Amino acid sequence: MEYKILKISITDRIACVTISRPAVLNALNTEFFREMDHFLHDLQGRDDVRVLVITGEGKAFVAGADISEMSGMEPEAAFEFSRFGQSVFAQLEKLRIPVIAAVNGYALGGGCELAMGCDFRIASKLAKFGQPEMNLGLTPGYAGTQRLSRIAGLGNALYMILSADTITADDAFRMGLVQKVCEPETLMDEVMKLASKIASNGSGAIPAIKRLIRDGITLPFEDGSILEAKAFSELFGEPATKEGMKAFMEKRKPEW
Ligand code: CO8
Repeated sequence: MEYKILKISITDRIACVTISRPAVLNALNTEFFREMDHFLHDLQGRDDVRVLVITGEGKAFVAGADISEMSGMEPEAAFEFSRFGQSVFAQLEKLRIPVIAAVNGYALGGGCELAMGCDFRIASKLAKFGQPEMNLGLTPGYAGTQRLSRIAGLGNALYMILSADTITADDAFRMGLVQKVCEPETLMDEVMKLASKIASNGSGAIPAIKRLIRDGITLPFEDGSILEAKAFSELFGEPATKEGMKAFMEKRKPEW
């Protein structure tokens, strides 16, 4: 597929996707979702990529769903647009590898929802977060009402969505929506440094950790703990885990 909106680079086992529609602050249209859907399917079949980074070109991460495309929709088309977007963001959660949102600027509406579909968020000090759909007479449509309360708590989700306020990266950090705030000029360096650290671990621990935390949050504690014990013990049968422990004993770095 020829990508028109996504700029994709893959180096040192890290895939970086830059959403590029800067003239409309990277607003998400159907073409974006088609491309992302295709790319994520492609990524599932690859074992040479260990981390995915998503960012935006220009002054926005993503300023929301494309309002000009949405404005002409009737309920049926809006439902399809919403479900398609939800399924693409759900694929980010289901990927075996960690997905990092490098939030460089506005992350509003669908942009905040995209960032929340990623495993965690690192933001520039200049980033702004918000769910302003209410101002358009809408609710969030890419599972923002479901993810925000799970990530940042019930009160913060109700506050952000019912106020439609735009909040700073520091406020987003305080509410747990963002995990780290960086100077704008160091954002990508810091994200890539962290991505490299994760990508350097070639053991099965990384996908296991993602799956355990992602699946575990919807399970009763004991059921999640059993899953953890299974995954933990299965890793003892893997050469990479044996190498990890052997390397520690031999005071050297593991060879993965
Ligand atoms: N959709 C389409 N175009 C957009 C969007 C958008 N979400 N955001 C910005 N643009 C366009 C502007 O229209 C403008 O275009 P033009 O130059 O042709 O006039 C260009 O981008 C630059 O924007 P501004 O001039 O407005 O830039 P400012 O720096 O002055 O303002 C803001 C930046 C504050 C981010 C402002 O652009 C803004 O408020 N944007 C809209 C934010 C918003 O409401 N987002 C939520 C959208 S709704 C949504 O995401 C629902 C998701 C679920 C959908 C479910 C499917 C049914």
